[in-house]
Amino acid sequence: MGLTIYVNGEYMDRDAPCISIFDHGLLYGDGIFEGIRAYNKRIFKFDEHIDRLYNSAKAIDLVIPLEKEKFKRIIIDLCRRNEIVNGYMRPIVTRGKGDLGLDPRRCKEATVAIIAQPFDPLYGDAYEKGLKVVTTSWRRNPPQCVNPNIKSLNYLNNVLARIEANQADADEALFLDNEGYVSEASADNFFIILNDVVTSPPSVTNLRGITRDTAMELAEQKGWKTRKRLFTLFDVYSAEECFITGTAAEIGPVVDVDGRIINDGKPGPMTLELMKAYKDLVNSTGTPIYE
Ligand code: PXG
Repeated sequence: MGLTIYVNGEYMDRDAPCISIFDHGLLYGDGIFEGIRAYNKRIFKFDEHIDRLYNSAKAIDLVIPLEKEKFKRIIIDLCRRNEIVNGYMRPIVTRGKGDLGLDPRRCKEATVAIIAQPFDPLYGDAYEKGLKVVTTSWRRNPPQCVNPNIKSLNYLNNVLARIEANQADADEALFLDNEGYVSEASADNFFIILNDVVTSPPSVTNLRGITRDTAMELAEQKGWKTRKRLFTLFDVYSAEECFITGTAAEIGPVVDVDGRIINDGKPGPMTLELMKAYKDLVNSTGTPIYE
């Protein structure tokens, strides 16, 4: 059975022509999106993702033409149509079809498109070996520009960073902010464990990751100290452990940053414990798709 997608009230085949070439999402990256996972027939942190989608829309003054509850029903319905057990859902809302001028008033109604497809862990065997990360020469766009808290369709900054990671044969790229502090990875948040404190940068210059919040909560439940504070590459290179968090990547141990081997070069024991706790949590909580 082919994949079914949702576009503006209709369900159609994944290859159906469905979005206008005059859509401002395509012409100007004028829109927002979310990345959501389903595990074991349940949608993980569904409300948190939907809230972030609506907050991103609000930040760019885009009205989503659906109530939150209705939006959630459509995602669940699409999951059912695609018989999702473990999946990745991608709601996308753009300014809609306009013309070649960038004035958003030319777009009469937002475009709502949703993908729901089967999905397995992103990094394969890298979870056992650990990930290699390089610092990109691109800086994370500061909040004075497109705010990195907005999950917008403007991911070129991130794509450029990923190209550098690919050229260095690395798994992920690490952004610094404009001041030179560590910000986040191209599609994941970044953590260090230093002096036993689970530490991540403040979210002013990076996406407020839902997986990051979950990792912080899991660490606190274990009685570990957690902290959000600015730190530099010096702290990264000398950290006891490093890891990334993201909806797609989950919790991924980092063992090499810019050719500096982190500690003994193996995924750290606290990171491994968090990975296990995260796995247990995603497999035992969430909004049921089929009830
Ligand atoms: N930072 C950025 C820039 C992201 O895009 C995260 C952090 C992690 O946030 P969550 O809430 O997911 O823990 C993200 C989100 C992909 C992919 O295909 C991943 C994301 C976004 C788009 C695509 O790997 N991660």
